[in-house]
Amino acid sequence: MRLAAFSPLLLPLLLCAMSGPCAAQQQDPFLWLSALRSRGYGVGSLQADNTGGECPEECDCPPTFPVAMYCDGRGMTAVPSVPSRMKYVYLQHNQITSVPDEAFANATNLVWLMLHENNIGSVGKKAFAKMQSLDRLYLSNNNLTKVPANLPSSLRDLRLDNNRIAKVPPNAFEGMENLTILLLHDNAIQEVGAALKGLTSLTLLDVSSNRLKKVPESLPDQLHQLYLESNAIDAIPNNFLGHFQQLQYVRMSHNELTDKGIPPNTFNVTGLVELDLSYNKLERIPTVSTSLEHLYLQANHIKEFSLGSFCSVVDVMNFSKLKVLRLDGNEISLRDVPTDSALCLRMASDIAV
Ligand SMILES: *[C@@H]1O[C@H](CO)[C@@H](O)[C@H](O)[C@H]1NC(C)=O
Ligand SMILES: *[C@@H]1O[C@H](CO)[C@@H](O)[C@H](O)[C@H]1NC(C)=O
Ligand SMILES: *[C@@H]1O[C@H](CO)[C@@H](O)[C@H](O)[C@H]1NC(C)=O
Ligand SMILES: *[C@@H]1O[C@H](CO)[C@@H](O)[C@H](O)[C@H]1NC(C)=O
Ligand SMILES: CC(=O)N[C@H]1CO[C@H](CO)[C@@H](O)[C@@H]1O
Repeated sequence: MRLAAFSPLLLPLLLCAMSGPCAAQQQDPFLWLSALRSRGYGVGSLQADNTGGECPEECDCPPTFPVAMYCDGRGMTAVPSVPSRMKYVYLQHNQITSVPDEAFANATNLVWLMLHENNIGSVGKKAFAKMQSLDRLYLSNNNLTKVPANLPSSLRDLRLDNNRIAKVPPNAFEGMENLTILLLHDNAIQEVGAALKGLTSLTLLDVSSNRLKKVPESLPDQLHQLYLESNAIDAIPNNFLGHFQQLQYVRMSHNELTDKGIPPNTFNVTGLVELDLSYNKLERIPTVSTSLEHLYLQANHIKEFSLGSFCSVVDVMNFSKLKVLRLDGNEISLRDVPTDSALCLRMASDIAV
């Protein structure tokens, strides 16, 4: 028997049956309910709990943490009324289909708003507009076809992945100077345009699994992680990675990249730690920086092992920091790896050919 399988109604009755003197409780089978209530679990519509705050009947508002409201996984089809004291609201994993303009009318103090794993297809133009302190907004795994309008500029973490977003308006992220994480992966985006231009704090951008034909223009300078895999990118503009100061991880696997589409020295930028170019159409190993530690090139059409791609000079001070190199699924074999590679690739512990 698994205890988790008991419904909340069965459980107190069972405990009662096991613990002996239950006669009084058997006369009042709902006694456990008032016990739950006094612990702050709201039952009944928007009633006051013993901390003096209100809580919608479908949700839990723990008295020990009166600014949080837990409404996740309750089969809700609409946004409940959110009291103005709330800062952290959990509405994920329900069947909410829309967020009307007034849904959060009183909830102007929200800091975290979790709306992922619903079925939200429409969002009112003013739905989030008044939340001046909103820090995290999770809308992943919904049915959105566009980026909601008038998102608060205070956002630091915005998740819009796994929707059906096709268009990103140029002003979608306007003024979000503190936005650090932006997830747009698994949508139907064809172009990002200059929408990311003003995001001066952005460190993680994930636009993988979309329909991009080219890399987004005007990417923010502070990026650490740039994920563009599973798109239809066939070329990279000149000096694409030249202006980044912090970029460490670049993933562009499962695209249409060819040698012709990659200008020389595109990936010879210091600071880069991981570069994933697997599942493309490359015939040569691109020139990479000696700082690179992980290079994924499996499943391309690479025909030769060019040591010069890793080291232009080899001596005591000059060698590649590469630890992992994957070249399997190409048109070369171990015999094509020159014997003097060991000097240049002296850190490599894992080379797959
Ligand atoms: C906002 O607060 C007012 C006044 O308490 C109330 O009448 C209204 O129903 C609330 N709206 C929502 C959407 O919670
Ligand atoms: C998503 O929205 C479309 C209309 O835009 C609707 O036809 C479709 O049924 C919705 N998907 C789900 C899973 O509800
Ligand atoms: C960004 O963060 C700083 C420091 O917390 C804050 O002063 C500023 O108002 C924030 N910017 C926006 C647009 O919210
Ligand atoms: C990479 O760029 C540096 C200068 O930043 C240059 O010295 C080096 O020769 C280049 N590497 C290769 C393999 O061309
Ligand atoms: C081509 C290259 O990377 N040369 C470097 C070799 O190491 C010396 C000493 O660190 C550097 O000054 C060179 O730039």
